[in-house]
Amino acid sequence: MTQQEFPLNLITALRAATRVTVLTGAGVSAESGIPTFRDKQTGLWEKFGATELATPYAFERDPALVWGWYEWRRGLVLKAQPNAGHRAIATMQTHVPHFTLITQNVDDLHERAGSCDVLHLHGELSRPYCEGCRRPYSHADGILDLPAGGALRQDVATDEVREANRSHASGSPVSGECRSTNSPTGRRIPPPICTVCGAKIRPGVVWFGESLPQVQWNTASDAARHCEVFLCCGTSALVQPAASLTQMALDAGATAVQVNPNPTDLDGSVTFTIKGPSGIILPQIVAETWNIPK
Ligand code: BJW
Repeated sequence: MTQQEFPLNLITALRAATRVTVLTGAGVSAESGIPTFRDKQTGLWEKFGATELATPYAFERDPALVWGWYEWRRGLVLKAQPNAGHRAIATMQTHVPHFTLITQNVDDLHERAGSCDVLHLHGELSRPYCEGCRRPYSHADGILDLPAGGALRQDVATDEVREANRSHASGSPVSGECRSTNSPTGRRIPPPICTVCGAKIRPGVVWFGESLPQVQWNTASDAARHCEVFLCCGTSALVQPAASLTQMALDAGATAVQVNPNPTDLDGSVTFTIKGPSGIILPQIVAETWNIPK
């Protein structure tokens, strides 16, 4: 893609702004090889049922299926690298006095690109916790994989998983090695068990029907209401309450900019829509706004 012409008013607004808030969604990590949820053909919900995997009910009904799926996704993230879009957002933070980065993403690619104080509205893959006593649980380095030969039955796996927990607790990976896996299918891994209360460890993400973390949500909605420029990147803006942040910013008088290659419900309401992938568009916006040589 060649250099885009950006509306002058957008560049002027960004240059003048002392308060900028950025909201990101799965599209920002797409160019790092992390699948989005709702994109046709490549989105996670094209292949997997959201209600079978991303609800508290799903975890209650089939914990091994859900934990295995999240371990597969955690493996993808561990192998991925931040892309130019993540890096552009981190650069933006160094130019703006009051900058807030809000993400719906559960990966850590913003942090690895250099962003700090990221508000994770939907939790983080790397922060599982006990569903009973809510103590945080530390993953061993790498990904706990199944032995060669395929799926484990949950009853057969119990001792092995308890052994895995003991190894995790002592900081050493299972069998001296944690391997990553490529296949999300047929991969059932019973979740670890909390060594303190005996309840299941659950993925550290926010499922449908669950509340967002209160402090992050309050900080995010404050930042939306008090910014001069609100940048919404790589989200379909279909999931509430995160999707309402753009309108909050507009209602408070901000210039709202959307970066997305595809149409969204925000097209009619934002001040500017810039069509294209965030890994291309964001570096161009940052370079033009702060005169950074390419
Ligand atoms: C590119 C690109 C490139 C591609 N560059 N762009 C009000 C009205 C209606 C419903 C509700 C409501 N309030 C609450 C609800 C219910 C529900 C909800 O919103 N449902 C709707 C789907 C209808 N919300 C909730 O349940 C939330 N909780 C809540 O509100 O609590 C209060 C409450 C409790 C009980 C009852 C009622 C209220 C919690 C939502 C949690 C969402 N969780 C997930 C899973 C997280 C864990 C995991 O990762 O598995 O979060 S769902 C999934 O969607 C994930 C994402 O963060 C989230 C948003 O997706 P995102 O990021 O927008 O991705 P996509 O795939 O949708 O879009 C990607 C975009 O990128 C596309 O536009 C592409 O074009 C673009 N793109 N390549 C830039 N290179």
